[in-house]
Amino acid sequence: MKYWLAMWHILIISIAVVSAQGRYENTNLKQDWWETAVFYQIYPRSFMDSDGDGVGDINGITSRLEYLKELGVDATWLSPIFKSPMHDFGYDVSDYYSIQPEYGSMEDFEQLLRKAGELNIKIILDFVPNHSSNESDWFIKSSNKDEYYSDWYVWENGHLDDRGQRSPPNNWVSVFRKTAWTYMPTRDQYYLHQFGTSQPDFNYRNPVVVEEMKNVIKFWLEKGVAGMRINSINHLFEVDKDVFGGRYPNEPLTGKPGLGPEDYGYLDHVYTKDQDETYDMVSQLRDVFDAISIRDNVTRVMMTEASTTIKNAVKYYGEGIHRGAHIPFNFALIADLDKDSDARDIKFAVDRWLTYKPLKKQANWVTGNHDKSRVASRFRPELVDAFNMLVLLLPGIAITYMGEEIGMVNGFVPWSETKDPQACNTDDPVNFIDVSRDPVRTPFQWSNGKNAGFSSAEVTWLPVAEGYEHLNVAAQRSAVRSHYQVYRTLTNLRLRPAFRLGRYESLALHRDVFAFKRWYNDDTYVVVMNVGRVYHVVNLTAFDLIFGQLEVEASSVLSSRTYSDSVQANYLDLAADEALVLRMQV
Ligand SMILES: *[C@@H]1O[C@H](CO)[C@@H](O)[C@H](O)[C@H]1NC(C)=O
Ligand SMILES: *[C@@H]1O[C@H](CO)[C@@H](O)[C@H](O)[C@H]1NC(C)=O
Ligand SMILES: *[C@@H]1O[C@H](CO)[C@@H](O)[C@H](O)[C@H]1NC(C)=O
Ligand SMILES: CC(=O)N[C@H]1CO[C@H](CO)[C@@H](O)[C@@H]1O
Repeated sequence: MKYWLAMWHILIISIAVVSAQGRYENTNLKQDWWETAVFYQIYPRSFMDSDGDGVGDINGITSRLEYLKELGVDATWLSPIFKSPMHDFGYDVSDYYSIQPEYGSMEDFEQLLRKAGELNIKIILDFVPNHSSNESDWFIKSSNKDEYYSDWYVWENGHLDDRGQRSPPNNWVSVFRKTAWTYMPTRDQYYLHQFGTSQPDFNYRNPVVVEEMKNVIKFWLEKGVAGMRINSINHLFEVDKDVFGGRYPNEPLTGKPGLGPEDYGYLDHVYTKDQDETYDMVSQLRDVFDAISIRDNVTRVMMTEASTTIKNAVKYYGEGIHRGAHIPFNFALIADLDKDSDARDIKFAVDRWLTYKPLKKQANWVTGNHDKSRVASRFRPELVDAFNMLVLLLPGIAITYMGEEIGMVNGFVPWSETKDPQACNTDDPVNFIDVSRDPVRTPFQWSNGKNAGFSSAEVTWLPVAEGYEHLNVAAQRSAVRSHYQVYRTLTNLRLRPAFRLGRYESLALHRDVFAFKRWYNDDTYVVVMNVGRVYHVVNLTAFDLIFGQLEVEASSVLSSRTYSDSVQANYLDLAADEALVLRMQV
């Protein structure tokens, strides 16, 4: 273990030296820091455990910042680290102004900010505004009808039938299944929770709640974080019940087959999602970021997450008088693609987002997060490099979920060890696997050591995924070819103006072969990927002004080609799963 740690430091130092950014560094791009940045999502519970309790923590993150630097990451956003009873692992906050003790102290967090600042890595926090924990002081006071807090949450009377049986106010269902209403005897009323029962929804129609949320954002921005990611923002508002005579109306049924009244998909969420008021709220919150950005002359970014239709999704960029978020997450590469997708589907998904996005705003690309199956498992392991090429070389911002740079796969977490409330709520030891998010949250794989180098504990909070002995950072770092090496090559490539500022054009050259061209002045690249399972020959001259020879800048792990090999534009043979970044010879 000690030996390995020592090697680790030597490697970090040597890699940092060779990763000089070369001749493109001085190009005057006139871009703000975030506009073509690489953001890396850390799920703190599973990244690095510094104190041997089997749970990742802040000092663990601090100890691995050099690794992020070496990857070419500009900013990292951390899933919630605020104080929480952890019914939903930090997405249920009990105190928005303090750090969860098992992750560390405020001093630890300040130390993380300092160290990150020295390395020029920005820290972004995940803000969960749609609900607090049921164990927050605010909720406890509200459920006791404290005068000031009484109206902070969404309270509603239930129904009583002839025999005195009590039932919830209406048919609304939680995202985690079952009724979205829980009865509180202290008020003889129900509270609304769009997620778990431990996550009561705030009442955003109460201006005092809105003020408090702005204060939370200010507090962390003043502490020095570079921005906030606002979670599930489209769930902020419910319909205004006054429009319906003072009671929240039932939601209509979707009529989808195979679903029962306890399933989220049973209802069409017209009254609990995507309400118009949300966009005005985004604009109000954006003002908080802008005020501090202007004062300090450094942009603090606002990222928003909403899983919704594309037309709603791009509204978060802002429209008319409403200012939007800098980075509304784009889930096209997750939501629009699956195992059966071919090159045409990829082109369609990418172009669709670029089409709906306001012309002058930056796009962003996401292939995974703490809620979605990993790329290696959702598609297949051989396509990891191709997807990293999409994320890192398409126009705009790149967002990587930790572990995708080494092609981590979903872990197997048996029912007996399942922790995710969304899985536990199924009460189903067989089918829980379909909804469990634990498999993408298994510990990060640093090495082939104990617990994959994540922790010295006997038991980790989730089991380490199988296969970590071979699939880990240390192995990929010492290998000549690995996903990790490809990822670093790509983050270096994206510093070039063609990828930061360049234009974009794409083609499905074949049902299995997706390609796109990026160019800036005379510097032209073609990224080409065979996402099929058989060999194909393609003709890149189908792109305007692509001809002659191209040189390989990067190639997927299984490709037989390496850096500086030449290929012919009019006859390019691609093995199954082969992905290449090519540069036109001038
Ligand atoms: C909060 O909710 C959880 C899960 O429903 C429950 O176990 C716990 O007792 C609740 N706590 C309070 C203070 O109501
Ligand atoms: C603000 O920052 C930019 C770029 O970092 C710099 O060019 C500009 O002079 C600064 N403006 C002020 C008022 O300090
Ligand atoms: C590739 O396409 C170009 C332009 O259509 C054509 O002239 C050329 O013959 C093609 N190459 C091959 C090898 O088919
Ligand atoms: C997409 C989504 O639903 N994300 C989050 C919404 O909020 C819940 C509860 O806070 C989280 O569990 C989800 O990850």
